[in-house]
Amino acid sequence: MEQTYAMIKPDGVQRGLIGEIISRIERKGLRIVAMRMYRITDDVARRHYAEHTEKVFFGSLIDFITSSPVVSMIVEGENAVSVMRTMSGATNPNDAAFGTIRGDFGLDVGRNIVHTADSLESAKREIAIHFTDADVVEYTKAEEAWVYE
Ligand code: DAT
Ligand code: MG
Repeated sequence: MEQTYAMIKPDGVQRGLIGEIISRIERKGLRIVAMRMYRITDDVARRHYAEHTEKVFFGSLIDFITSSPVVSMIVEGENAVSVMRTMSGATNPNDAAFGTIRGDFGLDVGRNIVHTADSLESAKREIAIHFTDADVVEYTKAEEAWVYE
C-alpha cells in the first residue's frame, strides 16, 4: 500500500467542492488515513512549493494557497500516488481530460482546485510538512475485500 498527499486548494473549498472531491476518492476505493482543514501559513506554503521558488508565478501561487482554508489529506491505496495524479488531471485545467477533477471543474491554471503529490518521494516530503504521526489513523475498510483481489 502506498500513501500520497492531496490537498483541496482554497478555490475547491470556496466553490463547495470538498464533498465532491472526497466522494471521488472514496468511490475509487482509496482510504483516507488523515484529514485536516486549516489556513496554510506563508512559511508552510513556501516549504510546500519549494521546487517553484524561482518561477514567475511563485508569488501569486503563495498568495493564492494562503488566501483561504484548504483541506489536507493522506490517501492510501495501491498505486495511490499515480492514481491521485490521474484523478486530478493535467496542471492546466484547459488541458485536463473531462472526468478528472481539474477537467470537470477548472478553467485557469492558477485555480486548479487540487494539489496531489507527483511522486512517492514528494508524497513523503509533503506528508511530513502537513501532518505528524499522531494525525494518521490506521484502519481497514470492510469494502477493501471487494476493491482488491
Ligand atoms: P501540479 O499542481 O500539477 O503538480 P506544478 O507542480 O507544475 O503542477 O505547479 C504547481 C502549481 O503552480 C500548479 O498547480 C498551479 C501553479 N502553476 C503551475 N504552472 C503555472 C503557470 N504557468 N502559471 C501560473 N500558475 C502555474
Ligand atoms: Mg506539483
